[in-house]
Parts: sequence; structure tokens; C-alpha cells
Amino acid sequence: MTALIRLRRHDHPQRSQRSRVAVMAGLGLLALAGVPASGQEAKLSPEERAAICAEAEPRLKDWLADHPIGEGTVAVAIWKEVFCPERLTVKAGRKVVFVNVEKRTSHSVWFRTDGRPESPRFFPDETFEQPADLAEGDHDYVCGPHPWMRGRLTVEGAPK
Ligand SMILES: [Cu+2]
Repeated sequence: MTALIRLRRHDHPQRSQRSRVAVMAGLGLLALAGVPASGQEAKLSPEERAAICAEAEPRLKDWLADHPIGEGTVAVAIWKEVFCPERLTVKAGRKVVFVNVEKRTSHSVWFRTDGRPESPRFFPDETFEQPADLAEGDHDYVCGPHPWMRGRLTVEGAPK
């Protein structure tokens, strides 16, 4: 999808017709593949995401009060199908704990482009711990059941 959008944005005006066709074909393929073309991703503005993450903050704080995590472990909250924060930078060797602070929805964390297996689904109040044993650089992840949920973990100070 990103590639298609990029194609469209950088296309020359005289080629816009062709790019429109490419976008249409892409959307058709997405529909065939069963990927929700109008998932929450399409509906949420950056402001709405920020508002959701602002709501997630006290929920995460409450959770952490009952479940202390070690120094150097960084928490990412999941609330209303958004990873909060969606982008996080950690030093190599740190752990990232994903905390589901939803009321009833289960999620997974999947560093798919790194060839990692999908995490088990975890329910409200449950967590998934990701050791930051990834190479230095950006690592995108998604939620398996809700592929419009995306996040990026940037690891610093690891071998490339
Ligand atoms: Cu999910």
C-alpha cells in the first residue's frame, strides 16, 4: 500500500492515468487478499491516534503499578487497536514489553519483515516481551489479527 501511495505521489502528471489504474488494481488485489481496505488505519487521523494514546497512558500507569517491570524495560501499551507509542527507540539489549490495556480485544506482535514468528495472542492485562535482540536499525511490526495496527521499534547500538 505504501509503495502504491509513493508511486502515485511521485508520478508525473502525464502518467497519472496509468498510476490511477495501478492504484485501482492494487486495491482490487487487497480486496481479493481479504485485507480490509477500510481498516481503522484509514479512519484514524494523527490527532485521533494521539488522543487514543493519551487515554492509554493512565491505563498503562495503573497496570505498571501492579506489575512492576525491570529498569531498562520499556513498555508499549495497546489500546483501541493502536500501539502507544507507535515508534520507539531502545538501546540494544533492552526489553520491550507490550501491555494489552484493552477491555476485551486480544492482539499479537509480529516482527514479520524480520522473519520472526508471530507472538501468541495476548488478552487484556496480558503482555508480550520482545527482547531487543534485533539488529541496529528500524524494525516494523504489525498485529496479526489486525494488520492495520503497526509499530516501529528502532534499536540503537547493536551490530547492523
Ligand atoms: Cu491487534
